Amino acid sequence: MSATRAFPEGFLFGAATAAYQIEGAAFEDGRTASIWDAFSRVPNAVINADNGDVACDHYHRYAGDVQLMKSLGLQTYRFSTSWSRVRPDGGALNPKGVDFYKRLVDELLDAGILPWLTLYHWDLPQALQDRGGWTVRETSDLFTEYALDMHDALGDRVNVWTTLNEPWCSSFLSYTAGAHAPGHYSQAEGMLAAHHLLLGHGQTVRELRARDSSLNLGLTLNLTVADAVDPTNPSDVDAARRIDGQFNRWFLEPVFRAEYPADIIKDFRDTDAEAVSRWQAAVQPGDLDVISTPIDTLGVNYYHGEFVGGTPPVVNPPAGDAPTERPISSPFPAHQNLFWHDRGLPRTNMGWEVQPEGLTRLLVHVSEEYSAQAGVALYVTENGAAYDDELVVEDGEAHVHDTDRVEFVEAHLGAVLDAVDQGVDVRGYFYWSLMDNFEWAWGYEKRFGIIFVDYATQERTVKDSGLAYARVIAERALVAEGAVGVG
Ligand code: GBH
Repeated sequence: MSATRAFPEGFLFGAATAAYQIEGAAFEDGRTASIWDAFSRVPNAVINADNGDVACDHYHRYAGDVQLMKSLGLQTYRFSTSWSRVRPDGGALNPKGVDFYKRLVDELLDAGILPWLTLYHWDLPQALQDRGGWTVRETSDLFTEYALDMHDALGDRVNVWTTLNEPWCSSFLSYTAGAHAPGHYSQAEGMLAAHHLLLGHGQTVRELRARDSSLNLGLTLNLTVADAVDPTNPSDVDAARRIDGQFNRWFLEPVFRAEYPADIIKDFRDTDAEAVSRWQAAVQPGDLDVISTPIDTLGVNYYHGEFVGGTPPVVNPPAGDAPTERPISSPFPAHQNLFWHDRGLPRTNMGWEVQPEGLTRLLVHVSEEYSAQAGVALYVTENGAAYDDELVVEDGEAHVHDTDRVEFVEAHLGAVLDAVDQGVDVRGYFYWSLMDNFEWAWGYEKRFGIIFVDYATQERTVKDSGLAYARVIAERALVAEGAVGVG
């Protein structure tokens, strides 16, 4: 059988990265510390005490990296800009910092690659954290100022603007679980951070729209599909409800419906009433109107599903997110009687389930419940896997035979096509990540790239998955067994 499945006309193929994970040059040309520069120096916060000082040295190697993107046939590249490079300490504009992004964007445009710019991928200037970070309202306003600076510099060349990447991570995982910078352990702070992130998103969309109505504006959320272990068992169903509520609805509902989900507010009050009071005082009249300012595009980041129940599994499934010796709390304030079970799916090197079919269900669900009626287009802005990659030299040539990742990418692209077949308006896919990079609390231990990075030499090698992805892009189709591997 050689059934070929074509992608719709106009469907965009890309790859994604983030500033702190690849740029390096952490203190060059006026850049000052972000919360990740600080957090990576906290004892035991990051595996091997790794940090982003050098990372992939992309700040100096961006031109070569863009040529690699071009050689793969990428149509678009999703990257983020570093706030503390552009506005050191969150203050006045640093022209040298802005110039880097001008050079990068020019290089992309010369290569015929559409720049997809994300303004915030977790690297808040440390000076702003010292004033309360995302728990204070001022940060939302400063974020919008920074966004407008970026638009002044790049508005003539960049059309697609994503305000935030995964606000769940920069709020609950960072201020409640303590797993990410700034590493705090407070339900109230997580709730306040989520609100101020969303507020910063909404007011930035408003301001950018007012300046230029032709911009494509949106945000990216980490969304998931939560399945109850036993759909007939109320405590399992309730576990799934709370995962869906805290990961998905806490962000989707304010953006699309101008309200926070009542059931989760109640759960949060049950765990910490004082936190909810503080949060309620921070949510000012009009905020939800701002947060629900219409967007054009919703970015969906999907890595794995959740299989949860209200009672513990017999054997604990591999841990998802506890890499370090420094303690980590639950990122879910409502985590009583919430347990992850194993349903026998294969897992990546992160311990995450490989569940492509979850991506189809997620896209259909988000489309039906939220995006279609709002006229919002969906893009898969991240999807990818870490595996134990090995660089081998054969006939004097470097290779990485990452068969698992080839299968992962093809399976998830197939899942996207399944959603298209069900009528979902999904217009593109970005693999995470273009290259191996600083995987946050996991340091350089986990490799997600379709390009291998040898950190000692900064040499790049396109993995087999990169070659396979390039073939899909060239064909604009998934070609079934037998035909793949011809090129
Ligand atoms: C993305 O986030 C990031 O945007 C990117 O920077 C990062 O490099 C990439 O993924 C790979 O990690 O239930 O507590 O075990 C990942 C989104 C959402 C994935 C939460 C892990 C489970 C957390 N994450 N999920 S937990």
